[in-house]
Amino acid sequence: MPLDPEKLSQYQKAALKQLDENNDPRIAAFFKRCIEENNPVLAPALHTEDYFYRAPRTRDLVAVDIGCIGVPMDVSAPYRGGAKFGPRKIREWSKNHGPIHDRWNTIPFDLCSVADIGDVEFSRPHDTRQTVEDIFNKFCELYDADVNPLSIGGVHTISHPILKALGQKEPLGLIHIDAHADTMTGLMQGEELSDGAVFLNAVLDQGIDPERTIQIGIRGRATPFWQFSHDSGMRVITMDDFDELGLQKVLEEVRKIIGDGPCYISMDCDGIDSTYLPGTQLPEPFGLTSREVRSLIRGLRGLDIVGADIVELCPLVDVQDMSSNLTAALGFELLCLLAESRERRIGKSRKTYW
Ligand SMILES: [Mn+2]
Repeated sequence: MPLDPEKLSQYQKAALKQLDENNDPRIAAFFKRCIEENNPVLAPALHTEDYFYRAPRTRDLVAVDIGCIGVPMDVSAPYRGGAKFGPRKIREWSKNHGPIHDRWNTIPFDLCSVADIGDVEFSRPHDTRQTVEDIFNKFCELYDADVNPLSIGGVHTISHPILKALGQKEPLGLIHIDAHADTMTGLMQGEELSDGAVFLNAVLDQGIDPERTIQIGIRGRATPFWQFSHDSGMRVITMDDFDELGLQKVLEEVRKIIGDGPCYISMDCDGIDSTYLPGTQLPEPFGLTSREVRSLIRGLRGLDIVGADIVELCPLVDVQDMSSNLTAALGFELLCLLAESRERRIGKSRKTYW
């Protein structure tokens, strides 16, 4: 039986629609301005260089609301190296994600001025203490310029100086997704500053409030080393807890603990099961699936998120870039949350111009 001629003519009409006639007026308006401004979002031929999520590149912080920044620190983690290549891989793969959120139709570039603000420069990249200092100084600059950062590591050690800078007036709440709680006391490989003690150091430097901290996905043989999490009042949701509670109950816990105050999201790639994300410094089995972690991040929508990071991606031990691709996809989720939070906090939007 042939198609109903009336329906067929509807389909023919729909097939002739242009990009800027999208049924969602937000998408229609965005496509329209992309065409008018001849910006590179809809023109792959103009993407001859890799910038985070197609954002324009600038170092002028005055013009920036959300700064995507690489933090290629590659010392102070105990196992596999190469985290310094994380930012360049995420820049490469982030072109495959966004610019429009596929569930909410959020367009971060219409809410905020988003930019790729380059990488943190390290004066002595093999010196842990100096590198932490360089990161702290850079993020103080971002804090003073009222830029909300999406940071791409680098090893997890970077989160400590970032939180110390962003929490300088008021310690932040923290949603921490990781296999490891990273609150180890004592020295790790002779160092106080390491990716195994990053949140202990962040508490002692008043970057985070441990009673407004929730750690999700914790598991593995190092679990006995994280006593500080419990002693300081952090809420620790192990992977077993996550399985028993289920996502919705975990999200209720998050909201109860974080409340309305400012908070930060730190995602260690090894929070995700090593089957989905093998390319990380210290891979752990029995973790969150790719869809679980995405749902978890999406469930944080509405919190007052002032910054986020993704750390411990090691492209040198990745398989066909699958970890980089997944990480870049999750980074876009974080970018949308940051843009929505910022617009809500400021009470007005500022578009991104290329
Ligand atoms: Mn970690």
